[in-house]
Amino acid sequence: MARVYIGLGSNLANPREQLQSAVQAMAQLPETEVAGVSSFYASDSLSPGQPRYTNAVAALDTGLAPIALLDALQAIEASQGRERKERWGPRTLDLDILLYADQVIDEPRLKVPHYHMHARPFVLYPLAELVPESFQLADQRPLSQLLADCPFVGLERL
Ligand code: A4P
Ligand code: MG
Repeated sequence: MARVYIGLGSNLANPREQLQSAVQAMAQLPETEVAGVSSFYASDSLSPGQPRYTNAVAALDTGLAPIALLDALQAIEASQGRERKERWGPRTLDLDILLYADQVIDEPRLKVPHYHMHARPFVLYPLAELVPESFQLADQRPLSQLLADCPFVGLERL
């Protein structure tokens, strides 16, 4: 079993319910247990003119290999009505694999740690709820340092 952290985001069609359904769907995946879910956080979209986002992080213990997990998460996104019209467009559900055990993955479909996570308060603060204070990312960056460099600005804990 690998400990995996998933970033959840939604800014359409009742984001809070979208995240709750996604957690339930992840709990139904084969060889997978939900080990924890952070608080939900609201923040403005990084893309101007879009609705505010609700974000959270979930910890999973899974026997699914990384690409199998990505396929399963994309199927959950699709089943909750995600339409990929434009990159960075508004979405009912975005599920990102933030960390997969201590692996660094660099494949065309999958980059882990997730490329922007180190600078996004709506990822780092919920992640910090689920891990010990001494936690390091797979590439050795201490989470405490990333948090210090990424102030809790514009983030509303729900
Ligand atoms: N992919 C590569 N690595 C990964 C990974 N670690 N996890 C590939 C998941 N997918 C990964 O993703 C595009 C492709 O990335 C996938 O097909 C997969 O093979 P996508 O979800 O279709 O595209 P996207 O989400 O539009 O792009 P991207 O770059 O993931 O966008 P972001 O970075 O997720 O940004 N503001 C707030 N406040 N909160 C947000 O959550 N999110 C975005 C979207 C913008 N502004 C936001 C938020
Ligand atoms: Mg994404």
